[in-house]
Amino acid sequence: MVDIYEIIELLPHNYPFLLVDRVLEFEPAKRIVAIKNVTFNEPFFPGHFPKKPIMPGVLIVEALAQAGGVLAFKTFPEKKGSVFFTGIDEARFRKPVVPGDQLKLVVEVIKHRREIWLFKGMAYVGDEMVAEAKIMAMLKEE
Ligand code: BDE
Repeated sequence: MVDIYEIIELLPHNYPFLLVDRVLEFEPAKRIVAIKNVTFNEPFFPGHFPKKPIMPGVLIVEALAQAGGVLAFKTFPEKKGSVFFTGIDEARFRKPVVPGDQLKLVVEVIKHRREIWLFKGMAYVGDEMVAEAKIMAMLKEE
């Protein structure tokens, strides 16, 4: 398990943009399962939308990308640097994500070669997949 205190050391993000709360499972260079608890008190809900709080799909993709970042950083704990989000393909938003949902972020490595990583991300609420995307990222060492 990776708790929030370790996540804030691994990722550069902060409020209101850190979208990973906890890591449940981690296999280096292979797979990560993380959670994001979604509450009515999210900063985006007043605007998206005033009478219909729905988590923006782009932020579900962001949460998947951040989980991928944790996977990459924890795979190479000795390397210091940043993960840059460089691309997205085949994104789909299948069901609305609303206050009270717990997002399960499953990210698998399709391939990584040198500094380029290609991830398949799937977001679940319960047993249902609510969003998916292929995400590209580049690790830049300092
Ligand atoms: C469905 C699949 C994936 N992501 C979102 C949906 C969805 O139901 N979006 N709904 C948005 C929506 C926005 C407003 Br403003 C509104 O008044 C209503 Br009735 C909506 O369903």
